[in-house]
Amino acid sequence: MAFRAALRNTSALSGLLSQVSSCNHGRVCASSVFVVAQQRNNSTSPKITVDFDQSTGVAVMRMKSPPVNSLSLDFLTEFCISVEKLEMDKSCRGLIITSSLPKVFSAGLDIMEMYGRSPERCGEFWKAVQEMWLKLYSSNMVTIAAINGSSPAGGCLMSLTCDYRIMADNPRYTIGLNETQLGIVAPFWFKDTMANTVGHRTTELALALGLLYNPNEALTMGLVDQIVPEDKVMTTAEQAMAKWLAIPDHARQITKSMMRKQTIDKLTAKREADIQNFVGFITKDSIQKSLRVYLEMLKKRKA
Ligand code: CO8
Repeated sequence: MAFRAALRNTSALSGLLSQVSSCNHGRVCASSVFVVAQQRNNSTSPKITVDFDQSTGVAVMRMKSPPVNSLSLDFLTEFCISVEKLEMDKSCRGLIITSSLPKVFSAGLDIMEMYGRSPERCGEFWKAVQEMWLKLYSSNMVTIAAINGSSPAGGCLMSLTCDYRIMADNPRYTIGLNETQLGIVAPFWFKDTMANTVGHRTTELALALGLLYNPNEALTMGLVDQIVPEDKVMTTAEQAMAKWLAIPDHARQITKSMMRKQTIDKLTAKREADIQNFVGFITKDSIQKSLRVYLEMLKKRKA
């Protein structure tokens, strides 16, 4: 029988969230449009639901942070706590990550967390991004991304941390690490995660040009493992999960660790330097200008 994890009621979450809001002393953004976006990010409603089926040992995590499941500090905090809770529950062996929003899996990192923010806040944010990656990439659970919408940048990274990716076969959806299109650079561990999946040269081209791929292209290059009609994404994910769970846990986990340990150790060893590097880079005037231009382009495209 499935039950819904009451994550927002945990004292750990409220403690962390209050810590988060107390360090939110970012500068006020110039335009009212950006203020609206920031207010949206400050919402305290849960951004994730988790349904854990004890009979199968599989949890389904649904991201539901409108409009586009962007990865804000609040979102990442809630996300990491959810994963941690499942990880600690030994009866949970598998995790399917999906979106409950139409058309979008995740729009990646919340650009408003990188625009007009104080260095302290940027550092806090980046630490949370690292935490999400570390938790997922090293998870003992079988992790499957059920990609039921577009998944650029950090959304692509999130799905790349999973053991297996299934994407909805809708040519309007795209996936990829498009950071250079924003005038920013995917850090080494984004690059390593992609190279571990699709190889060095394909990653070089993808990152340099900030390419976003449709589902067919993503399948051909190995960025996703399967594409299926949109209404079959979840059932296919459940079938794939059953196959993965048929493998003895210890053998699968040791294999996963063997494949990923080097990449994980690299970030773990350089975590603080990576935060400093991000903060120094993202707070540069020229980078802030690029982000502003990109945000304006997003708004114009909509109009
Ligand atoms: N962050 C914040 N707000 C966003 C983001 C985002 N990533 N993406 C979209 N939004 C906002 C839009 O501006 C819009 O706001 P408003 O309603 O106020 O006008 C709202 O969300 C809805 O967006 P759309 O109308 O574009 O929604 P669609 O359903 O038409 O399209 C997409 C959805 C395809 C996801 C589209 O919004 C999109 O392409 N978004 C941009 C995605 C993107 O480029 N993300 C990159 C983020 S950077 C990252 O993840 C890694 C950074 C690594 C940093 C390294 C530095 C050293």
